[in-house]
Amino acid sequence: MYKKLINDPKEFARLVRQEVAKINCRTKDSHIGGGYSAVDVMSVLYTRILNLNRDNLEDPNRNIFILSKGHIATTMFTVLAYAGIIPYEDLEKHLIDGENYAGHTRRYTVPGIEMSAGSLGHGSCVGCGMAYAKRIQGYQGNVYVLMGDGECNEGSVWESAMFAARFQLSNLVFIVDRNHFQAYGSDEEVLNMGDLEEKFKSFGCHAVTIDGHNYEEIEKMLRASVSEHPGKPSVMIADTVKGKGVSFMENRLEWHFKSPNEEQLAQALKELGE
Ligand SMILES: Cc1ncc(C[n+]2csc(CCOP(=O)(O)OP(=O)(O)O)c2C)c(N)n1
Repeated sequence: MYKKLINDPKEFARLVRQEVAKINCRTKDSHIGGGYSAVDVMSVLYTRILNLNRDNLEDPNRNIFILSKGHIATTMFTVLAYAGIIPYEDLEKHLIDGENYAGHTRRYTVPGIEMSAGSLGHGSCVGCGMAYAKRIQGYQGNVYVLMGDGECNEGSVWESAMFAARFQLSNLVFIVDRNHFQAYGSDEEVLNMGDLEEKFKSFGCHAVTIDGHNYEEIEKMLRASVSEHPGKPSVMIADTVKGKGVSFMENRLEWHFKSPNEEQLAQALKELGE
């Protein structure tokens, strides 16, 4: 059964957070922290911006969403289910041997997955290629790439920023989930990148920082990014909290990898309003 898309990004995000907690409790897989930091941005994209549905996934004029931080596959599949793009029951197949719903995302196996991801640092490059291809083939639609802030340690991110600016890819939007944590420490401890907004600007992009949990701000920025800045790629630094929404997960590094047990699941669902 396909779910009917809920238009309210807040409610969409709440339901996705609940579902992800249940799935991670069942599968013992995780990356829940990085899923929860990104889910508000993803909710705005899928309810307000992308205009994607089961019938237009092959349309060359469609908007394209690339999940570059492919480790949040659980969140991605859940978003696709709540957007009505994959059957809701398919979430049961996540991490089952022989099924397509793996721990990282794979293209051509699940509708709505535009790129195989997991090895960080590639979504921005593929996004450049797709945005450039749209331009030279005369297709409409924008390309949105969601990446992590730890992922920005990868040199390929900066190469793609230079490329995007050089070729004036105004149909390309990089979204950085700025939750200040990566897998084994904070960004500042592991490899401090300083002011990301200024860095992207110095590479020739239009860049702004917004509250990545404020639905209105996210939507406003995403709409302005492609319409008000001709000749420049846009970068939205989404200031977020890893584990956002569940008190004992927020800003706690271990929830990059940890999955909730039954007791923690009950507490999480309570906090998320079930
Ligand atoms: C090229 C590469 N190096 C290392 C990893 C292992 N890895 C998986 S998630 C992760 C942390 C990434 O941090 P960030 O991009 O900030 O993700 P988030 O905190 O938003 O989940 C790492 C290092 C990987 N997937 N790919």
